[in-house]
Amino acid sequence: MNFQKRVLIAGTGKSGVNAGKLLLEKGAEIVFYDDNVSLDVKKLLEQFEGENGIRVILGEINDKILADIDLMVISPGIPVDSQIANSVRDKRIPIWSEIELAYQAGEGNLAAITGTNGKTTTTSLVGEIFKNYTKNSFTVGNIGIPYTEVALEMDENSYTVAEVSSFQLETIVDFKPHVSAVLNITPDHLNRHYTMENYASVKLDICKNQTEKDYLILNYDDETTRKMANDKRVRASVVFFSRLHSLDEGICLNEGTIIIREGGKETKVIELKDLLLLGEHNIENYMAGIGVAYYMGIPMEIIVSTLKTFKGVAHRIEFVKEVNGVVYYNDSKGTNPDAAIKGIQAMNRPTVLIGGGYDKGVTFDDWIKAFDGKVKKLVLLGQTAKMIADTAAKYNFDEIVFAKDLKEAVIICAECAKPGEAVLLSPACASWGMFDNYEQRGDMFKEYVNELGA
Ligand code: UMA
Repeated sequence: MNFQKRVLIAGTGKSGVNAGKLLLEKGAEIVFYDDNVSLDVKKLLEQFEGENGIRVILGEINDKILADIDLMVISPGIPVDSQIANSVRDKRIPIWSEIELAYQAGEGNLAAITGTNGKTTTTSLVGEIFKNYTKNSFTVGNIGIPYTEVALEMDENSYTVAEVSSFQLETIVDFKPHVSAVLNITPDHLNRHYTMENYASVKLDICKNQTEKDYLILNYDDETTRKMANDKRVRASVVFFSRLHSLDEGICLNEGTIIIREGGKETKVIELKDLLLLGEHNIENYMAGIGVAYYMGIPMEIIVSTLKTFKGVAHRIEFVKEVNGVVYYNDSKGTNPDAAIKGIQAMNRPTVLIGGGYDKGVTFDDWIKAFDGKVKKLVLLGQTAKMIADTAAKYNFDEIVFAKDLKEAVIICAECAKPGEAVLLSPACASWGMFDNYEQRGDMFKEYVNELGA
């Protein structure tokens, strides 16, 4: 691939900046474009110290500039029917997604994961498996590390897993993972893709360049992804996973054990009881991750040992530690009642729950109703503590203790919870006022739990 081109980079966020660095390294000339007319150009260019003559165009682009452009690399946040994309397309200038650029520049073995929910958890599981297999591995994409940031560090032996969004898939050209996965499809991003059909179709483009030598992992329990197997774009071998059905071929459950059935052979992978992440949605994430890693050729013992220790994505129902027979989970990302309900649903034992925080003006009725006999005590803190207690009283829940801060809350929980029970931080409120952000709140929770001892 010859990169000695004049490239227009649309978007100056993480994707644009890293695409720019990669292109400069490869000897291209770059021009930035951004819709944001009040963009701090000086700050942008500071990231390219020592590079002279990078042009930055804001708001509108004219034909004279486009006449000199060979290629546009588009950031995921910019719609393909935006003015800039339309102008570029009118001039018959090719448009590449940022992940296409990284794919063209990078090397090695590639897996890619998409879907509406669970893709970050599944990608980070596969990333951990790869890391335990080889130091020469990368976890990239929508998860937060632009693929272009590390593409030039890759070689033919690298193992890369990319979380890819529908936004990134819209403008791929040759992007071809050896193993791809579509986890599920539920309504999302319809303001960009307009219909569910378009949205699902863009997601399935993940496999459009795959051949018979490649694999496509699909969720059998989701009607949309199940039907994808019949799409004419699918040339890869389809491998289904299912939490709900026993499959003759594919990844499924047998008496509480995840198994792979393949050509009449059955491989036991792991018992559910040996996994740390809770919730049915996580069984699906595990199955998909196992499928991706297995068909990427990672030895089963590395897959299994990683599965046993994988703690999930930080702050999302993240397993922290077991202390005196009590398991502690950090769901600091449960910053609203809806998200926090998922935290409670994931618990499979009596739970002491820490809630409360910044008042965003929401009501807590649905959250309290979701306690469903599982929450044995609620430890409240922050601005919303009193309001939550009043709501709980409406539903006759009065097992409530107030704590002055998170440290005291953790100590109260440790005193209340018995062996075999869980302590869950899933506050249903934002962290502001007491913490900078939910990450800081979660990190402090983990610190206090670690101080409890072995
Ligand atoms: N911009 C325009 N015009 C537009 C939209 C944006 O000029 O119409 C400009 C903005 O002014 C800004 C730049 O584009 O300067 C931002 O680009 P971007 O929105 O593509 O954001 P990046 O910082 O490059 O981050 C992107 C992903 N963002 C989006 O898809 C919106 C990040 O996913 C991803 O982690 C990152 O690349 C690295 O790969 C975030 C996300 O919200 C987490 N993803 C969506 C999701 O998960 O649901 C898809």
